Amino acid sequence: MDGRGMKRAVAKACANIALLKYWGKNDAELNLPAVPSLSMTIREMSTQTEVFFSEEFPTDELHLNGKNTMGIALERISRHLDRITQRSSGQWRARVISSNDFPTAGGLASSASGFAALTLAAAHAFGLNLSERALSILARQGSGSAARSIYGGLAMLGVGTPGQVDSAYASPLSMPWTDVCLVVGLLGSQEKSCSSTQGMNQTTRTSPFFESFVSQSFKDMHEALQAISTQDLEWLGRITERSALRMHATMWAAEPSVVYFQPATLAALHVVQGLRSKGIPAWFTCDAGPHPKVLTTLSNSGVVKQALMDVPGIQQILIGTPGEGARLVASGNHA
Ligand code: 2P0
Repeated sequence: MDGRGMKRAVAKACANIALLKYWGKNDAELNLPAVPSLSMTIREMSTQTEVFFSEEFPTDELHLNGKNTMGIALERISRHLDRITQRSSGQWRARVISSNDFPTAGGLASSASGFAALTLAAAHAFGLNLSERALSILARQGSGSAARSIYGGLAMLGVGTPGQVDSAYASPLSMPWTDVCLVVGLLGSQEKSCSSTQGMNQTTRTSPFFESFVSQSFKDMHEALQAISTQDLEWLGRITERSALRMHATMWAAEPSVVYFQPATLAALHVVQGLRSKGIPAWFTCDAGPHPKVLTTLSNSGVVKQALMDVPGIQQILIGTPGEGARLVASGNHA
C-alpha cells in the first residue's frame, strides 16, 4: 500500500440462522464463544457493503441502509476496521456504505451478514489476502455469528480457548438436503430490547442454567453432526428446536431476565408443534428477537407459511433457502 489514493472493495454476505445456538462467551474481550454452534446461511437475507479507505478522511463514516449512522453502531465498525488497519502504518479511515435486502428487524441476524461482508470488503480493499479461516476469525471478533456467514450452506462455529484470538472459527459442512428451508415469521421492525452481547453477558453471569446449557450444547453438536451425516432431518429438527428453547430458558432464568419472546412467538411455537402432530416436518427456532423461524422442507413451506400467517402479530413471511458464502462483488483503487 503506497499511502496515496483511495482503496475500495465491495462484498456481499448472507445472514445465517442458527440451528444450534451460540449464546455466551468464554472470553468477552476476544469474543470467543463458550458453546459450539451450527447454522444455515440464507440466500434471501444478504448485506452488500462497500468500503473505501483513505488517509484523507478525518473519521470513519457509516451509511447503513441509506442513513448516515453514528453512535454505537459506528464505534463497533471502527473497532473492527482497526483490527484490519493496525496491520499497516498510517492513519487510515474508512467510509462504509452498507445495505440489507431484508428488513433490519431486531433479532434478524443483520450483524452476521453485516460483519462478514465488512470483513471481506475491508480486508480486500486493504490488500490483505486472507484465507477463509482467517476471514472467519476476523469476522468473529466483530460479531460471533458473522464467523459462520463466511461460508455458504451449513457452517459450524467452534468454541474458543480464552486468551487465544485464533482459537475459534467456522468450518463448512456439506449440505445433504436440497429442499431444506427456514420459514421466517416477521413481527414488525421494532428495535430489540437487549443487544445479543449484553444479553449473553447477563446470562453468563447470572443464569443458574448457563452451565447446563453449555454442556448440553456440546452433546447437541455431537448429535447434530450425526444427524447431518445420516441425512436425518427429523433428528436435526428435534435438536434445533430444543437448542433454541434451552437457550431461551437459560436467558429467562438470568437476573434481570432476558426475554425476547412476544405473544406471537409463543403462539408460533404452538402452531409448529401442532403441525408436527399432524405429520408435517417442521421445527421451531428463535434468536435474540421475537421472530419465529421454522425449519422445514420446501414442499412443506406453503403449509407452514399459511399456518404462521394466521398467527396474530406476524406481519410478513420470508422463505429462506441455503445461500452462498461471503464473496467479493467489486474492487478497485481510486487514484
Ligand atoms: C446465534 N445469536 O447462534 C445466536 C442465537 C442470537 C441467538 O449469534 O456478541 O450478534 O456480536 O458475538 O453474533 C447473536 O449474537 O453476538 C447470535 P456477538 P451476535 O446465531
